Amino acid sequence: MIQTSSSPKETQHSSLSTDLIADCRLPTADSLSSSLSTQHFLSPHTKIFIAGHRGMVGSAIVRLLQAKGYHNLIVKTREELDLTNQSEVHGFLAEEKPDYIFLAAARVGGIHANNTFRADFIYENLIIETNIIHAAWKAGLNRLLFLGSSCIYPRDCPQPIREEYLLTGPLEQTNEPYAIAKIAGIKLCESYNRQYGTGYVSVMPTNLYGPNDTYDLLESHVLPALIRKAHEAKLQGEKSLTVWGTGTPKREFLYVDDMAEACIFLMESGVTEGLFNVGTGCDVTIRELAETVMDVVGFKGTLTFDTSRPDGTPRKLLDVSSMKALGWQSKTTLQNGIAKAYADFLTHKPTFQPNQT
Ligand code: GFB
Repeated sequence: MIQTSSSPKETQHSSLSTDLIADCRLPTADSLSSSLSTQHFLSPHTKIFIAGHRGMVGSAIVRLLQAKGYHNLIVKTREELDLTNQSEVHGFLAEEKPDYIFLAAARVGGIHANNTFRADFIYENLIIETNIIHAAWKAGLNRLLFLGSSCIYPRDCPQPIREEYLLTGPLEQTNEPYAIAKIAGIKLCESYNRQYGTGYVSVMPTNLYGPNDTYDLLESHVLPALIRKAHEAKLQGEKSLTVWGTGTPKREFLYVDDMAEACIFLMESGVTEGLFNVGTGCDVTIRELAETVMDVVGFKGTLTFDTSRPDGTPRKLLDVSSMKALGWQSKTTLQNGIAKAYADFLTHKPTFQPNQT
């Protein structure tokens, strides 16, 4: 259990705007009013389980919960609790009975990892979310936030992507198994809510980056990969940095502390149903991203594009108006976020494998 000393701020129920999108999946302002928790269950003592606390998102949620004065946090290492083991998860939740669960545990990775370890990505994500959501319901736990990913939306759907575009078209092939698992997680939350009256909420973050990211050149996402490549190219006095694909796909990047803030905001708002996109509302091409990273890192060379590598989906900009309507929006600019991520990379730089890309 993690102890902190300060007190959490008073929980605020956000004012709700009436311009939320009306559809069958995303609650309208009226239905949101009725789905806001009437039971004021938050206090410094609220017992909160963060599944996946060693990952980038889970660790950011723990940091922010602590900073806000929540001191009754439960975290478990993989050795202490195997989330892929149904009886362990059921026993743990039945005994601990946390008031709130952040389901941030997942098998994640960049385009190459998703495309290569397809079986691992679908199996591990399905089993973790199924175990936790079903065990939470069985233990009578009614508050949970499930973290998905923006890759759940159809590859070629209109931009920016609204929540109701879910399941309206085929998925991007490079991450289809992962996306299917995350869609299943959303449907688990929705189905338990509908059949059993639980209050499980889903959030769909755009591409995240920040402290505790993975910098392995094959497994990581683009932003940490480019930070590492630019840093090493600078140190080795290289003339060029290799970027996968054509550089033309567009991506939206959210600093992970902003994501943690959005998750805790939803918990404190008392929202008990729905699917919420979380992003910045702005995207850049991979070429523009590489240029910004080079600028922050101070690498002066040129860019080379390895078009034997896949581009993935051409664009996935999230429509973030439902979170804005609730009263939340991101704070960190891309330039500032990359500067913070690079500073963290320099401080905690792991010993890298000299892998080739
Ligand atoms: O971040 P990323 O691996 O994943 O790649 P996705 C984004 C884009 O950056 C792709 C290009 O067009 C890559 O080809 N890219 C350029 C690079 N250089 C690099 C590099 O050195 N490393 C990497 N990794 N990419 C993932 C999904 O999709 O996004 C997941 O596979 C998840 O399921 C995650 O949804 C958020 O944005 O394409």
